[in-house]
Amino acid sequence: MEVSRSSGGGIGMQIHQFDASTATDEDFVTIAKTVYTEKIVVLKNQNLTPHGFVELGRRFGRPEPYYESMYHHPTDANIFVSGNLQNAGRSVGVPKTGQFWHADYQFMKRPFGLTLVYPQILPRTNRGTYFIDMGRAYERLTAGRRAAIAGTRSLHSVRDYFKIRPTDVHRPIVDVLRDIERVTPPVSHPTTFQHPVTGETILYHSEGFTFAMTDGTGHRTGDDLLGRLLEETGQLDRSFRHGNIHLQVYESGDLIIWDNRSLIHRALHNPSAEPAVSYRVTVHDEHPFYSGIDG
Ligand code: 7UC
Ligand code: FE
Repeated sequence: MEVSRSSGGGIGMQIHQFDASTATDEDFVTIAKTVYTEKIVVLKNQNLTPHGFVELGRRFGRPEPYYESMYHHPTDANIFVSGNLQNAGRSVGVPKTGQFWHADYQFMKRPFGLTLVYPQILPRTNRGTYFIDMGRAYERLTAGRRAAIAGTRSLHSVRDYFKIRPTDVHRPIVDVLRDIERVTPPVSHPTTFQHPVTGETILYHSEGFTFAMTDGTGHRTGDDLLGRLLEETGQLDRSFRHGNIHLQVYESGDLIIWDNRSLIHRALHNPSAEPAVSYRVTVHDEHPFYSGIDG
């Protein structure tokens, strides 16, 4: 196993000569530590079956299948499929997922610590994901802004990006909306928390899922604090040139593991009908998402 810094001046490390079938427990500890400190690790030249990918995920924590079954891989529900292929007239997975700034499962009570993504079919162009390290973004806020968000909480919901399911066709939209609120009611998380491994302060906030903020007394914050944070962290920059934004470009055989506490991400999708398929496994690691989350 050879660990080196990924080229291009962005964030993250790459690992060559990693073979899941011979890797030691120590190797997995090294990889996990590297994900927490460097935020992105790319295992190069991987050749895994769907089952092998899930087993690799298990070495980092407990996989949780996505709550909506239309995303599930046909042979293993632990795999979330993003893709535009049809199999016998039925689509496999869901096309154009995650094309908005978010952290995975941020709208749930217990988000995942780690996300693993393993592209299966890469288009010729637009092969990648944008990332923002929200620990670094927090550090770059003004002292005044950091003081303004201290002690606040942020409310998150999937409602703006929930995708219509095959079974929703011909249903009244109000019934679909009621389902979303019943199954995934808004959740509240602290706007900032300490990363349980690195101790960094993480700004847990995204354009896709965060819809409101409350102060220490439970009242909505004023001054468009939410919008200002989105602006200052780079999430409203549609040129994607903001200094906080990192574009991770994928090569065939890459398996990407990232820290889903620290990073928010936004998928890059090809507007053409070119085939594209990516597998994802998300795991709960051994650390609480943040201290006090269950209490
Ligand atoms: O289809 C999608 O973009 C899925 C998104 C709403 N949720 C991904 C997640 O893990 O939070
Ligand atoms: Fe995502």
